[in-house]
Amino acid sequence: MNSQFDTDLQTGMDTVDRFRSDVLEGLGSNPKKMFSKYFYDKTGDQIFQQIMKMPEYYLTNCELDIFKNKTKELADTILLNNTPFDLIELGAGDAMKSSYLLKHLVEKDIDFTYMPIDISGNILSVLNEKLSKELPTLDVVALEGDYFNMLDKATSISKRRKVVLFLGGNIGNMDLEESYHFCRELNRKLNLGDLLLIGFDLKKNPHTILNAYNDSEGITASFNLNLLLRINRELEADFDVTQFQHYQTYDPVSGACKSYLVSLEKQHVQIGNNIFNFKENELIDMEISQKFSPNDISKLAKKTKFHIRKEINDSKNWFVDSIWQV
Ligand code: AVJ
Repeated sequence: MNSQFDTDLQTGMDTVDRFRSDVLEGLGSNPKKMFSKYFYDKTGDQIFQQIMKMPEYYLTNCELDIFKNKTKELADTILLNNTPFDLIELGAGDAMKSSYLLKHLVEKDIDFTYMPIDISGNILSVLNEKLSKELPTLDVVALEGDYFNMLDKATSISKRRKVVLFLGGNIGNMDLEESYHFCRELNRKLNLGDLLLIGFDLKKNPHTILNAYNDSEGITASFNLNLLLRINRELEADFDVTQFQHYQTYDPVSGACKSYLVSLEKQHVQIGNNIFNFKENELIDMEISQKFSPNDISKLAKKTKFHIRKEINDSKNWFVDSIWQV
């Protein structure tokens, strides 16, 4: 497999050092926070697979509906005037949705390289194995690491027009300010004519949204708590996960769906040589899953200098894949 390891070029930090420094920084802030990109270790990947199978978690099925049933529409938009391209996927995971597009393109005998980028090396090896079985002729270069570090690597490898996929509502894991910054940065890194396909989870009945992140079986809770366990495992910490409780909120006005862990008692946690004190009911801000209105989306595209070429919705109109051009 063609996977490359993420090292921070500026600081020379390796993956564990970067994880440690992000965790210490997050717990040192007020309010305390975590970076949700660290949810995805091997156990986190497995819990996320379980989340995607929950009846409440509609996002995956909605976008799957688009990729399964509107493949040709997607492909035709991406193919543009048949100018050669490479396909880069940010946060590819197991490529459950994009594999329908990949299959379609392979069957049409289109020559392109697929470059999945993911923070989880574990899921990339799962993906690589799956693709070599299902689409053996597909040219794959898997890149393990952060979006922008690996996007730089991908653009240095690819000499063709770029088509970037950013699916699953992954953009929702940024607050609005971050997503504006992210899209601007992406626009800077891409060239005239390149395409960006972003999946947005749309604002809808607030109960539907809240339920997707507040399942009765506690799978989402364990997804959050697993990050504390990962910190215990990898950073020699002593979080007592029985003393933290998952709490989910959704604000239908702003579209912010947020998860927190609540400290159930006054307690302290040791991470290496660092001690963090928690008051009773103190929160850790764990993750945001931002929801968008169609107007929020066109504003984001416009302000970050993209042109919307096409929007493809699922049959319920709960989710949209919006295709933007530089
Ligand atoms: C993978 C970022 C799209 O925010 O909906 C699912 C992650 N968190 N349940 C999302 C997640 C809790 C998911 N994304």
